[in-house]
Amino acid sequence: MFSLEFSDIQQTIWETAKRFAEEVIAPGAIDRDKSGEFPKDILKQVGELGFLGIMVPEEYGGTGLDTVSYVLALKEIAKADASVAIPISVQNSLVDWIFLHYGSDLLKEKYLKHLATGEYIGAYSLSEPDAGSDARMIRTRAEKNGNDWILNGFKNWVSTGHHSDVYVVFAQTNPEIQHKGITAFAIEKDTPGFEPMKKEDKMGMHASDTVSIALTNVKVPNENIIGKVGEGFYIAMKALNGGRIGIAAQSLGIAEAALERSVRYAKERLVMGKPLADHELTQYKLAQMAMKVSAAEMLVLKAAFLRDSGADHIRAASEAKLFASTIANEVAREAVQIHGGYGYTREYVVERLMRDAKVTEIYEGTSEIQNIVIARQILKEID
Ligand code: COS
Repeated sequence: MFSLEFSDIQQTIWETAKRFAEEVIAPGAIDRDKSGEFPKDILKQVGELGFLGIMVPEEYGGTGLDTVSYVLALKEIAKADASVAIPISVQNSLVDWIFLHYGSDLLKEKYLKHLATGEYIGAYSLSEPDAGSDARMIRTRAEKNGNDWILNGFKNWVSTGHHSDVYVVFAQTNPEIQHKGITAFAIEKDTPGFEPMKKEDKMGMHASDTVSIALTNVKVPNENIIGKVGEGFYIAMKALNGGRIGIAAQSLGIAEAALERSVRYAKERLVMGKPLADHELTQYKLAQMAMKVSAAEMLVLKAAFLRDSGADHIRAASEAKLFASTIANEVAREAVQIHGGYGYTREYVVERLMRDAKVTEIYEGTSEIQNIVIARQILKEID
């Protein structure tokens, strides 16, 4: 990434993340992809580095840095193992952010302080079997009962669903007013009736567990409402604006890894008496891949800078996510092609990059949704 305008601290975070990713995360990536083992010990160390509360102020136990530092760190982690980047992205972009901006003092004390240090892992639970892209259609119901709320329903696609301590769960409190009736709740693991179910058997991102959750008469105290009753949909969407920047950084990490592996392989592999890298067709492929990675870097950093400056960044976040996830898939696919038969084996990693890349076009808003968001923004912005 270009580093012209990075501050000393941003530079330090970037270098620390890069070293940690190369020394601690990368070595076990192939094994975790095969076994699906959750990187519990790695996350503990990530927490100790302050990377599970990067943008949380120090008064709540966080590192007190900005979005630019966050994307630099996340990109390096994703480059080593994109599935390890998932819980880090969810924690920073979604869960920490929601508690920081909408949590009461009590909830900040109860959860944010433990999330920011990495003592707790957090999950975000919006999607349901019949409400994915059309998030406003969620049917999980929360009904008031004295000082508590009783939740019933079914959630799916919850990242880190088996390993989280606290879940931000969105439920409908007043179906008549549709999305204006959605409310956010903080639910602790082991709450009776709150049951993370089967782990999905996915194409990629194997070290990240994705689960469904059944909620049967789950009693949640009123004090665990995040924000106001009826504010949940807006909280979910605003958090996803940051989340999409995180997924863009993750996609960029995958694309960079695919590019670098391709360049190294092309220099070593002899074809028709000369290195693959000396063949013009390969050079063309590498040039296209490099250009796409550079353009994605710009969009990721632009979105992060805008968010840090307090400017509206809905369009920039969606553009970064749409573009970076698209090129991550293109670059990873091309990397497999450059590696030929070897690229199709697990030994050369690029096939994992190709499998891992796919979901970046799906989660935290599909590419189709990002196009809708961008179009709506430009239709508003341009007279
Ligand atoms: N940032 C801030 N506010 C947003 C927002 C965003 N990105 N997107 C929507 N909103 C607000 C709108 O401004 C609108 O406010 P009002 O009630 O004041 O009018 C409200 O939310 C409803 O939005 P809208 O009318 O655009 O709703 P739609 O159902 O037409 O579309 C989309 C909303 C499709 C953009 C939204 O549902 C979406 O992003 N879906 C994808 C969900 C997703 O990413 N799921 C993945 C979860 S993680 S696996």
